[in-house]
Amino acid sequence: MKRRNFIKNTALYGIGLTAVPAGFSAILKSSKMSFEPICIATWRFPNASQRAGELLEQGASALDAVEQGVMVEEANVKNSTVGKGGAPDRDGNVTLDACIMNPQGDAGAVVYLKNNTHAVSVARKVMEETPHVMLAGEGADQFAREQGFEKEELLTEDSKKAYTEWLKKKEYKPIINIENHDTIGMLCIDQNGDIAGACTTSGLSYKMNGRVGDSPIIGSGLFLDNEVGGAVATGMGEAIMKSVGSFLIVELMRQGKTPQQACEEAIYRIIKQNPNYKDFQAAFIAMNKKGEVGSYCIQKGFSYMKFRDNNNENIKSAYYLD
Ligand code: SD4
Repeated sequence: MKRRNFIKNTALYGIGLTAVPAGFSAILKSSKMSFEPICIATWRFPNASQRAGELLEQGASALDAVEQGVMVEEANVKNSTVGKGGAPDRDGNVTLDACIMNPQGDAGAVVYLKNNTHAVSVARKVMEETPHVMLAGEGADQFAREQGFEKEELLTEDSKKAYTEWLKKKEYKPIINIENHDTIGMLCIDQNGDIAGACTTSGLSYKMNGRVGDSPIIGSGLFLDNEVGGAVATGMGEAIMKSVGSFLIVELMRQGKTPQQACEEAIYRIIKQNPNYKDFQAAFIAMNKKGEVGSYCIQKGFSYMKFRDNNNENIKSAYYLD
């Protein structure tokens, strides 16, 4: 079906629906109606949103699109905060955190995963092939081997060099928007109007061995409800976890807030909880079932990608601190 023939997502809500009731979803599914697909993703990763967006245009599911989209950055060795080439912890271990959610609300996550570039794909296998939601460390690695993922070295020449340099001073100081903030979180709506999300990261550079951030924590780094919308986070995981920000945003959207209003409220909570909020970045992006998008963060400098109607753009986020 051609896009011009699509019934635009917004039109479906013109009659005042803020969430699609189960019965209405069933009618939509059984009819030939189709939604205009959308992908949004944290930071400026045009190749990732392009990949996901093109897949959606071809009719892929939101779940496949978010997985394939974030995999682009996991494989990008120039990105020092996701997948292969991600900065190690202070003991030299590269450990990845990732999670994924499907429109049914199922979730899979891995934490402290070594030796696998595509943490998001291992997380998807956890969701689909195990009775669990999250696997950690050695067990996650063992499970990845059992699922046929080959063992890989994640430390690259460049990340080793940067780590060797860091060891000279061993100074642990997250740099706002730069050194520690390039996690990719992605939300997609497919042609059925279903939402899926994924989040993947190597976490904070030179973190303590064993540290896990918000990115793989369902409700913190990612949350979605297919009746309402979804949210993903990036930035200082410790602050995001304390506020369970992504869950909060989805619940606020359920109560009628726009994605923008909900993201702002979640950032205000973080500011209230953390007197040192000027020293770190935290950012959220969100999307509701209408395809409306919002974003808010503490510091200037955060942006996100939006792919819609073959247009892949980078959008500067509104922020709290002037
Ligand atoms: C973490 N939230 O591990 C991640 C870091 C991040 O962009 O978002 N970097 O705390």
